Order: sequence, then C-alpha cells, then structure tokens
Amino acid sequence: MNSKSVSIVFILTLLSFATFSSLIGPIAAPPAEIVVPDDYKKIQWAIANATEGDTVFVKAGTYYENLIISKSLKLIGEDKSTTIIDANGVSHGIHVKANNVHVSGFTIQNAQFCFGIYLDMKKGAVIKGNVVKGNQLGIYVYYSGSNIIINNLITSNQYGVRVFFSSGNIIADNIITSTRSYAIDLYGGSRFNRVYGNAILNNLYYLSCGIHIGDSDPDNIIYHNSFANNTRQAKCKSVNTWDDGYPSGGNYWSDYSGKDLYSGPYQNETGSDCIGDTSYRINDDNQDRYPLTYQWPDTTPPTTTNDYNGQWHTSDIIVNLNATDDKSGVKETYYKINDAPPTKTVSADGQPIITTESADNKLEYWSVDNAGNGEFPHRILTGIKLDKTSPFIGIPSQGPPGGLVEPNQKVTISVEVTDGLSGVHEVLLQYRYSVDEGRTWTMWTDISMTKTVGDNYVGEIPGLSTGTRVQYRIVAYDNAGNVATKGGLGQYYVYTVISEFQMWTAILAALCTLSVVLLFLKQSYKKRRISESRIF
Ligand SMILES: [Ca+2]
Ligand SMILES: [Ca+2]
Ligand SMILES: [Ca+2]
Repeated sequence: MNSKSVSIVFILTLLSFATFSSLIGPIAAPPAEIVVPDDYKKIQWAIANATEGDTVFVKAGTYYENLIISKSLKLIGEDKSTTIIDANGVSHGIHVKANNVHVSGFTIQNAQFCFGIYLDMKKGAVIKGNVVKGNQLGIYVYYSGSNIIINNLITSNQYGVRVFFSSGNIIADNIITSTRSYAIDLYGGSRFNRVYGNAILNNLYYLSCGIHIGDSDPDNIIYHNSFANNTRQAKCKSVNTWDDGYPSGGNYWSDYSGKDLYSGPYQNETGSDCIGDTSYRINDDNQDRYPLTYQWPDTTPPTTTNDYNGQWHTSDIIVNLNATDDKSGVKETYYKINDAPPTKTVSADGQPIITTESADNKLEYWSVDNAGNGEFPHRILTGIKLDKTSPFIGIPSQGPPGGLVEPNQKVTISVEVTDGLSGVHEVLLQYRYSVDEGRTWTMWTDISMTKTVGDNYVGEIPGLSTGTRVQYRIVAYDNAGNVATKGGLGQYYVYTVISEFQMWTAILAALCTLSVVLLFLKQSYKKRRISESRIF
C-alpha cells in the first residue's frame, strides 16, 4: 500500500467515525443527585449547578429563598413539615420556568404578595406532597397544561389553586382550607381540567368560596371532592361536569339536603347507594347529578362477614357473604374456594357454594369499596364441614336365629356401622310386631343400640309371646344428619316367636324320640341278657 492509499484509508476511517458520532450524539451523563446544604448551601446554587434530569435533594431546614427553576429537574425535600422554603414576603416561593419539573416534600410559605408555586407557561410539572401556606396565591398555573397538582395541603392563602388560561391539568387529592377567596379558581379560558378527590373544607372568610369557574371555562370535570363548611360552595359561569357518572358519583356537599332511599342511574330503584336521590344544584347549567352522601376521601376498606354456622351440613353449603362500607359503599366481594383459581365475584358468580365433602373446606374472601380500598389481609374461613354420604350398615347378626326364638326370649341384634366423614352419631334398632298373623301391627319402637367392640353396635328386642311376628330394621345417623336404613329382603328383617302348637309338637316329638330310645335301649339290654345266659 503506497502512502497515497494509506492517506485515503485514514481519511475514510475518520469520516466514518465522525458520521457514527453524529448519529449517536454526545453521551449523556447519568442523572446526579445534588444535596443541599452538603453540596451547596443554597437551593438556588444547587439548581444553578444541576443539569437537566438531576435531582436536588434538600435536607430539613428553613431556606429563605425565592427559587427560579429553569431546568427540568426534581426538587425533593426531606420532610414536608420541616423542609421549609420561606419566600420571606419578597417574591414567589418557587417560580417554575421549565417543563417537567417535580416538586415534593416542602413547606412553601410566606409569599404574601406573590405565589407559593408559580407554573409559568410550562407543562409536565408534578407538584406533590407539599404544604403551601400563607401566600397570596398558593399555586398559580399560568398558561400551562398537563400539570399534576396532587396530595398537597394548601392552607391560609388568599387563593388556593388558581388556574389561568390552562388546560388538561389534574388537581387531585389536595386539602384546601382557610382560603380567604377561591379555594380553586379556573378562569381566563381554562378547559378540560380534572378536579377530583380534593377536600375543600373550612374556607369560612367573608369572600371564601370552594370553587369558582369563570365564564370562558367550560368542559372541566369536578368529582369526588368534599365541599364542606365553606362560606360559599361553588360559583360557576360556564357549563361544566360535576360528577363522574353512575355509580362512581359526584361530590360531597355539606349543604345537600336530599335523601338516599333509592339507587340506579335514575335513582328510582329500591335501596340506598351512598348517592343522593336528587341532584345538587349549583345553577341551571351546572348540577351534580350524583351527590355523595359521605365525605370524600374514603380510606377505610369494607368489612365482610359470612353466615356459616360452624356445623356439619348434608348438602352443598351456600355461604352468604355480606359486606358493608363506611363511606363509598361496597363495589365488589371476591372469593376463592379451597384455593382454587380463578377468583370469583359475588356479582358475577353468586354467593360461594361449597360442594366438596370434607371436614375442612376453606373459603377466602374480601371486598373492595368504590374508593378502591381493599380488605386486607383477606378473610379466611376454614373448617367448613360437608358430609353428603350416609353411614354404612353391615349385615346384622341375630341371636337366637329365626325359627328358634322361644316365647319371652330376648333377641340380640348386633351390627357393624361406620361413617367416613362426620362419624356415627346414633344407631337405632327399630321393631314392631303383630299378634294376629300380620293383619295389624304395632307402632315402631326405637331401641338405641350400644357401641361395643370396634364399630359394632348391639341392641335387644324384648321377649314376646308365642306366635308373635316381629319385623325389625337398623337406622343409622351420622353427625351431619345423613341417615341410612337397613332391613333384610327389601324392608325388614323378620322372625316369628315359636307358637304353642309348635312348642308342644316339639315337646311331643322329643318325648317320642326319648321313648323310642328308651325302648331300644331296653330291648338291646334284654337281648344281651339272653345271649349271656346262653353262654353261661
Ligand atoms: Ca340514592
Ligand atoms: Ca370505605
Ligand atoms: Ca357421612
């Protein structure tokens, strides 16, 4: 290879490397965590030295700062009640001027003439788990869409959350209290915002109002909030939606005076459902069709009980599960029988039915309420006892046997009885008799048989008079209540007490036999004597 071709190869290699590099771009550094005050004393200095995607972690303490965040980063406080950003009356607490900024774990206070948190023409912010208090405006969403403001305590501000010309935001699960003007304010062309799960309570100043919606701000949805003890609950100048349909429901209004006797989408079906039977009216264009009868949020799971009585059963057992819930009502009850998948629901599959014969069937069950709280741990019912099989009765033996029972002689019956599941509870010897050759019979008499050796049971039929016909049978119960009956040749075992005629015949026959024998003996004795006398 001459020097010219070497140069060409070298240039080509360089070119291809350059192309490859331009394709993959610069390699980004992994997100870093900057700790305040360890790395930087001030939060603003940490922000200044952070790059996009970093986390600034702030240890507990009071920081007198007016932050400006112009990078996408996470600002995390150690503890929301002890990690304090104090605007000190100077400017805003946190001024967000970048997309996708997360702020959580702080108290943001004392922007008396400004905003606690100011989302300034940006999107994708998550403002979560903060305390925002003592500001002119708690959280201000200005020309900003798709932000999430969740789980904050927003208290003692002039305005709680103010949304101006901003759409597609979520304001959820906040507590907004002691606001001097509007706790939530949507105005200036704010649409398609979702306001749910907020507790808007105790805003009791002269001009306080739970929620205000301006005249160019339709299409917002407001549901599952609690509006309680506010000077005024809601003011609305455009058309918005105030519930999440049925059965999810609308909002709780402390001044709602309707009743809850009915249920269903039209509230005309029997039975209450934790939803008021009539709408809550804000004005002609704005009504909560399904006002809740309990204060949101509901954080307590339902309680489910069963009606199994702990006893043995002889047929498939329906275990009725009954669930109650303190607030939002029971959405569904689930169960599993003997750990067999799949999980069933009472609404689709009906109440659980135990069909397996066992002394220890298992039922696992739990319910979930309309707020999504599940009963945990699941409830476990064991020892559900099902025995559908009757006891086994062997062939009884009778002593003395038929044909040899004499007048007034007791008859002993002995029989083997077993039961595989619940065990033998009782064995009865039932008999009846007739003294007119079967034309009429006595009632059945029960004799409780006694357990002797092993699985053997013994009972005694009392002695009866000559010629009596007797029928008997064995009846056995197990501990579940299953019954088995055993009689010979169809229904009954039978015998007849020997009659007087038969007895005298027998005695006569015996006497005859005896006479014949004696006569024979006498004759043979005679013959022997004669032959002996001949010999001697
Ligand atoms: Ca109702
Ligand atoms: Ca509940
Ligand atoms: Ca049984």
